[in-house]
Amino acid sequence: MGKKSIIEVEAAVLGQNDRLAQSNREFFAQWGLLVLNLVSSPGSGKTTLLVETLGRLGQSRPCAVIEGDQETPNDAERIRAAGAPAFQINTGRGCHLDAAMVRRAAQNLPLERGGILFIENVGNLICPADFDLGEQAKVTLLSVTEGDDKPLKYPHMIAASRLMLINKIDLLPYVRFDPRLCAANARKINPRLEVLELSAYTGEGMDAWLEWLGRHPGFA
Ligand SMILES: Nc1nc2c(ncn2[C@@H]2O[C@H](COP(=O)(O)OP(=O)(O)O)[C@@H](O)[C@H]2O)c(=O)[nH]1
Ligand SMILES: [Mg+2]
Repeated sequence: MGKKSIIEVEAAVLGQNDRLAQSNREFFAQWGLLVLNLVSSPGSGKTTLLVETLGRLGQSRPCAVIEGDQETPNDAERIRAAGAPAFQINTGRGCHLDAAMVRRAAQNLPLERGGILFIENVGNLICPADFDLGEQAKVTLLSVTEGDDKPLKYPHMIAASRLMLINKIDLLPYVRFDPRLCAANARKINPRLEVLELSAYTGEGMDAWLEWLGRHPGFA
């Protein structure tokens, strides 16, 4: 296939995804949901953060979770054990979730008006940046073991995100990672990016994250 044809196919795929994402957005708006697309490299702590978040939210706000991984039902099981409904998508060779997958998953979840739908994307800081799922915001998670230069290396994801969470700050004494430099690097790409530091292990910074969730009631 020539270069022009490849670009045309990519544009068609993204165009179709965007149309489905817009339809998802309208569907989520009918439920008045807050829908967040959590993205990170593998192992930054997305599932751990979700489990801790669900535990802290308790009954105060109904939550549901869509889990994306290449293989295994493990993360959905971790979420269900934390008391929230979860739907696992396995993408096989796919490196990201798309709007059609999310729509099918959402239709299989007991959504509640005014609640939160968390989407844990496949661990990958590249392709998920291009695929709108109909979410309200992308939240990038970066852990302190990954290096404070990563926002500069994965700029598309940072540009597409509203919030960056710097996780595993309990490990700061053991790694060379400057959270302020990391935030400054990210804001070179996206000056409006909000940044919070936390540890899903110790709970430090979790209150600010919960407060952020509280300030974002969802689609009106
Ligand atoms: N030290 C530390 N480890 C964490 C923290 N959050 C998650 N982890 C660990 O990081 C690893 C990956 O976590 P997981 O939630 O599966 O990451 P995911 O792949 O992004 O969903 C696991 O061993 C977690 O126990 C944290 O705040 N501090
Ligand atoms: Mg996970």
